[in-house]
Amino acid sequence: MNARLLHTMNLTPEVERIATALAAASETPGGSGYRLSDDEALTLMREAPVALLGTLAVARKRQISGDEVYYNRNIHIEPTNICVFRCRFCSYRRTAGDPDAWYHDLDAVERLAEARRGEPITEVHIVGGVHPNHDLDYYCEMIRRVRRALPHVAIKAYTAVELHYIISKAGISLVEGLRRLREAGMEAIPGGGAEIFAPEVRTRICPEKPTAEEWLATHEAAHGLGIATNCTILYGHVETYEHRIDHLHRLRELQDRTRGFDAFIPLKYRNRHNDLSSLGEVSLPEDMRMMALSRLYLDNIPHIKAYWPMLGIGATELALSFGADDIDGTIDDTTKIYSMAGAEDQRPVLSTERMEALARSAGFTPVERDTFYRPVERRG
Ligand code: V47
Ligand code: SF4
Repeated sequence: MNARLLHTMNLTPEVERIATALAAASETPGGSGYRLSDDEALTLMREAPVALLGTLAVARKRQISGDEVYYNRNIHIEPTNICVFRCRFCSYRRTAGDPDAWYHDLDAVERLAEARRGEPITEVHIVGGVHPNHDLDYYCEMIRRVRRALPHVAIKAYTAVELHYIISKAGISLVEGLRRLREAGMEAIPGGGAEIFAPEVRTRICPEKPTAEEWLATHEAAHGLGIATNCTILYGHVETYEHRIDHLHRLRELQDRTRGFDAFIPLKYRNRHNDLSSLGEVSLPEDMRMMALSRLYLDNIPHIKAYWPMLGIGATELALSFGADDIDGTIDDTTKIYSMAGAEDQRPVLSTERMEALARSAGFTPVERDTFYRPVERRG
């Protein structure tokens, strides 16, 4: 991006200075880029035109992951929506006995996995409510059963919230609990449960959940064992820009120490059927602003995921012009978290052809990946 073009954008002097520094640093392929301070990130969030953020974020994305946009073939298994917690933004949780509570016991979970035998999926993502009656052995056994049904498929399982709860209940250390789950076959951990770390927001939206420190300690322990994990933010409710940047700051700081996060997923708060419904939802430009800032600020996290069941397909395509390089997977109508919160796709399914077309129309090369971002080679 040349200086003349920046001048035509009528930027504030500070935005122009930061944009010039970012643009210059992203010119070297594979370079380390320009590390934004928290104040600079805040200035960009408040004052930069969204189109400028997109241009800068795509330049940085190309520096980090070239022309590739990743997707995978995956399914979710959601064993239950019965949960001991009552997060105010959650449209999904129920109490045992509620008419629309569901619970799949171990045999049922195994059958759900067996039904996928022979399909070309490479990942099963297991996540659900925090059920009051289960212990660590139960969670390990669930993973063993899914592994037995689908031996060649990677298991990405349980948010830090579920993990922290069951491992604390077992009275053992996080490292020991995670080691047992890994022995059972858990290979990666999804990024859910982070929400917003700042305690003044957490106490308003999910007061009973593990704290920021507990969430971060769970991921740090996983990274220490070589277990890959993702991280998220839930934005667009009661938080401020300062809270969002504080959240990104804590993630970047942990990643500097461990290098264990593969991907960051900005999750847009969807407002149907939950206790925060009166808040409304943020706009599409605001989603793109968040996507781009995530790419620019988190200079040490390799991938930024636009999670299509939550954003919708149109916004996901747009997100590729705002720094995202991953669109998650085929899903095949196996998750209810977002459809219950009002997302457009009530039965989320996306074919690989559609995902590839989406990446191409945004100007990138689609690559099918496995859970660890290795390209998947398919014959024929
Ligand atoms: O932690 C719950 C979010 C998360 C709502 O790691 C909501 O690859 C918006 O983390 N509006 C769980 N969001 C899902 C998750 C995830 C999803 C896809 C891929 C990966 C990955 C991780 O869903 C929760 C919470 O932040 N959530 N309710 C809602 N009303
Ligand atoms: Fe339970 Fe997760 Fe919903 Fe919170 S977001 S109430 S932990 S299912």
